[in-house]
Amino acid sequence: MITLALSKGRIFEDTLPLLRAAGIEVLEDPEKSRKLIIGTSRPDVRVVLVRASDVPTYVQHGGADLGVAGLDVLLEAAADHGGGLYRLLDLGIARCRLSVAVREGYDYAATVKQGSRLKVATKYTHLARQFFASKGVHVDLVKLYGSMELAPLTGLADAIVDLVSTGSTLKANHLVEVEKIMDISARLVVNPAALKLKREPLRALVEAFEAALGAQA
Ligand code: PRT
Ligand code: MG
Repeated sequence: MITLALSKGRIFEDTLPLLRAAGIEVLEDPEKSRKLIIGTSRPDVRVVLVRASDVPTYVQHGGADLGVAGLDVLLEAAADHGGGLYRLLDLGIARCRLSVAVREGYDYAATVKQGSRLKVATKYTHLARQFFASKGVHVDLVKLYGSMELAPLTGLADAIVDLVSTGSTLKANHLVEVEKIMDISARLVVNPAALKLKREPLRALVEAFEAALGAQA
């Protein structure tokens, strides 16, 4: 049995066409069913539904053989508890960017230039710390788990580090993107022990994913 960890929402939605192209139909819609383990048209392949940020943990500890997770989640998790999983493929899905944003009218460039401390709210404390350290900017980091956009509006922070795709969330909250940290897309990751134990079936599945990507390009 091969177990693939996915998160509900955009990762699941964007992985479906790739699975389909690899000849695998998922048998249930996670938005309609409450099941956390979903079968597929392949009796030896199943999908487990976990929180986006739990995908690396499942794969690292062997709760799943493979998983799909955003590079944001993977890098932040790696800084937290080491590598422990192989990043096999850039699936090119769930694309966005990790960026710094501030309130409209806030002079970010001046703060950085003057060497003043910047108070930054984010879910991505490791990635934010690395980024600002590489620029030589002194920061005080505030860890949040959601609604980052609120932080600069309430005076909790000067800036946020968050994912941006269309930019409409920032706009709706009178925030502006001032710097891109990195481009993000979802990656296929695999448990190294599983790759040894289930070498052939996993390799066949990864190759099917690769072929699906090639066909899309
Ligand atoms: O909800 P949960 O805590 O379980 O996890 P999650 O919120 O991380 O999951 P989910 O499904 O929202 O995101 C999964 C992955 O999708 C992320 O790890 C990213 O790699 C990727 N992704 C791609 C995004 C976005 N685009 C995105 N736009 N993840 C989040 N957003 C959010 C962003 O945080 C902001 O709140 O959407 C908002 C901005 O979108 P725009 O279009 O208004 O700019
Ligand atoms: Mg979410």
